[in-house]
Amino acid sequence: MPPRLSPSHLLGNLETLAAIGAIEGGGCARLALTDEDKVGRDLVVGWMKELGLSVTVDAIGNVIGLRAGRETGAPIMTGSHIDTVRTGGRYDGNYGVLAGLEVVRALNEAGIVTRRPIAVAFFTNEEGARFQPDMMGSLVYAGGIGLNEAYAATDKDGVAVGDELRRIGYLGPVTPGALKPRAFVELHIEQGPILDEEKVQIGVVESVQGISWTEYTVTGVSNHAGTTPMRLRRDAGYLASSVNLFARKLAWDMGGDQVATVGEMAFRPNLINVVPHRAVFTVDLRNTDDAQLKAAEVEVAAHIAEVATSEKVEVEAKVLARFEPVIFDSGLVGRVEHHAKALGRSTRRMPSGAGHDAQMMQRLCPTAMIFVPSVAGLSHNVKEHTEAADLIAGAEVLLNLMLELAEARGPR
Ligand code: HGY
Ligand code: MN
Ligand code: MN
Repeated sequence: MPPRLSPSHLLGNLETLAAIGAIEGGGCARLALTDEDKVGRDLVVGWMKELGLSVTVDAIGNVIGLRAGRETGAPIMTGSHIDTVRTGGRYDGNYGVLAGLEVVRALNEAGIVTRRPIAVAFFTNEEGARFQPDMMGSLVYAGGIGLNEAYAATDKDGVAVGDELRRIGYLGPVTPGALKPRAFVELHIEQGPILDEEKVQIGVVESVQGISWTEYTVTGVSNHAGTTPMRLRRDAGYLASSVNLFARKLAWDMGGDQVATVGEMAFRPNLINVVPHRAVFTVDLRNTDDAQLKAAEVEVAAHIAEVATSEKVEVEAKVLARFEPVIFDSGLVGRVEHHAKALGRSTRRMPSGAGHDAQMMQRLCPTAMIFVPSVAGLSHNVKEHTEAADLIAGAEVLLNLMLELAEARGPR
């Protein structure tokens, strides 16, 4: 019998997982390697075992559930992440992992054993909200950074990745990337407004835009807000604030896909009547075109240098993440489109504005992504929402594509 997805099962699991780290407004907060992340991990690992998957944990905490095929060899892998940002929704990452498990459940129920093994993964710290860079687990998996570099990354309290992995019991024995997939498909919500505005059901993702994350530490001189004339100020907070205004105007002026965000900003001593002597802030620049992204980086750096001189403050820059745009495997992208259309879904080809584990997996094997609409394009927001019918439609495309890939002839 053909495998059939169970909407109630998938939607139910999404609700159950969303209850872990649930926050006001309907979202969930499970920052990477926190206690909440551990509880979420343990829940999903339990589901993997219930489905008969053999579960491995690697040395950066990536978890893979493997379903044997009729033959051995490289698996067809799907998956995403289950860590969230602090204002996380219930679908970002979680949906792709749980839809992958629903594909396995449907195959189990139908008694289907595919030619090739199938794997469902969740990768560590995709969000990069607590530890940078983002997509950390899949980056290590793809050989982009070494384990020691990842272990040494610290959060704002100086807590390190390696210690947190050990503390939550997810510093596993397996070498990251030891299991090289034959192909990787990630199902994800769009997190932007395009599909929802255009009323298109399935996004056929061709690429992921470039991303540039930098943290700046500005050192000025604290001084009295009332007695210090403007001409004598060395205001660290002023530089930080000016970059926010500059970067936003730059993105508007550049147009196209350029976006700029100053998401973090902290002043010291952060008091109403003291000119701040220290400011730490971040700049997130993205563009589908790497030359444009580089141009934006140059403009921002030039602005910072100019204001540092005029304000007589010191600036230290730390690159937190820098990934060039990634183009997905055109053949696999075509198969996403084929299966979506075969299911009668409207489709459109598009880039991804958000970073994803898939952009790292493309370094290892043919990779593609399937998007479903985000209502009003909201994400990284507790109101993140995707209609149930769209969630199921995306999972059906995933199921049919995974089946095709897992039965495909050709070398193992
Ligand atoms: O920042 C991103 O694009 C992703 O959510 N890590
Ligand atoms: Mn995500
Ligand atoms: Mn995200």
